[in-house]
Amino acid sequence: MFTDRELKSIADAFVLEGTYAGSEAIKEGHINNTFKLIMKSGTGGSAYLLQQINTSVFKNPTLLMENVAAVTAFLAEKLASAPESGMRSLRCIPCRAGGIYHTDEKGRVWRIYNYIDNVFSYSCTPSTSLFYKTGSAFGAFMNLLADFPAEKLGETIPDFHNTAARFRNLTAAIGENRSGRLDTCTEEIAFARARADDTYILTGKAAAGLLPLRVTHNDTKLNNILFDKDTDAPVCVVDLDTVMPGLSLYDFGDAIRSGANTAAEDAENPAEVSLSVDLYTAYLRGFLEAAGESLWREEVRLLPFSAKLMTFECGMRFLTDYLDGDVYFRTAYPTHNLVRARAQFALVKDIEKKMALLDAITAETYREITGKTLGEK
Ligand code: GN1
Ligand code: MG
Repeated sequence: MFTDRELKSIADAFVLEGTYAGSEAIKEGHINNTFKLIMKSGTGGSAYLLQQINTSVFKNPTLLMENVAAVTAFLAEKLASAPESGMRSLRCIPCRAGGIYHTDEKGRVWRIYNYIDNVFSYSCTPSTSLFYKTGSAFGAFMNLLADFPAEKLGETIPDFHNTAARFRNLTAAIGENRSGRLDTCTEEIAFARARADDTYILTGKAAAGLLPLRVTHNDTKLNNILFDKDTDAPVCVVDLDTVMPGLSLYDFGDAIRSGANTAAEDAENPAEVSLSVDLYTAYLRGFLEAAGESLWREEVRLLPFSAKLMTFECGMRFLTDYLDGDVYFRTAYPTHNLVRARAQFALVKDIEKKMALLDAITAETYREITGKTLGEK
């Protein structure tokens, strides 16, 4: 999609050490285009991470990069004073012309981060021990951001986790049927419509002051955390584009959606999709050990529901994009978004079946870790 010459000239716009020696496309992520830049210098080699920001998703790249700069600087300072955590932070590389993003002659927007090496990431079904560590890392991440000045953050994508708004978008997409695919997804539409009432629950409670607004990551997909290849320890939380004021439940729910599924996000056979109760419990334990004391009881009570809701929301987003003609998420084949939506809805169904069990596990784990009970529902 990009020639080596193009990538080299983009790299040249930034203040990098060494000379450009090539690049490799990194295929993960459904939104931005990402490359590893390989640099050589007298003493050896180094690398950077180059990303083209998807400006149809992030419509205001200036605001986006102001957020990212503020968050990365804040995290770098916190982590510098806690070296024992072993966590590393992303650093924005400045442009030669000033600023931290570059607009090329075609109007495309680029940024470069330091490259975090000797790490790996997972897209689904990690081991329970790794997922436990993921829960601790995202819990710790939320704690690190607890005193981040929220007024410094713009909304990079308005209503990002407003599930009721996502449902309205789906309803509009059904009405417009821009792709002409409506007839091919009537079952999925019925599935979503049957759960319309769920979509208001978290936003309603937040509006009523029953849930606190925190600075959250908002995209806690399993592959947005990097682990050390030698020790399996979490090293870096990446993809900070949607760090915004939000609910702890968005982060918990999306982590379970992406990491506790026994199949891939886009599994073609929905029968393979299920919620692993062991993985749920492992993540819950890690998350509560790290952040349990700071959570309100109502947040803890809603953890199992958030797993269902975030999965439902993501499924609705895939279905909406399918109806719109695949304009948002990168797809590999024409029915990819429909397949993704079906897999997400299969996971919703399985979570619904296991809800009473998840509620009981959540209350018991919370009691074990904090010594507090959740009380009557
Ligand atoms: C997108 O970029 P990536 O792949 O980390 C999306 C998330 C979805 C996820 C589903 C900005 O995340 O919200 O949960 O795909 N990011 C944005 O896989 O829309
Ligand atoms: Mg993302």
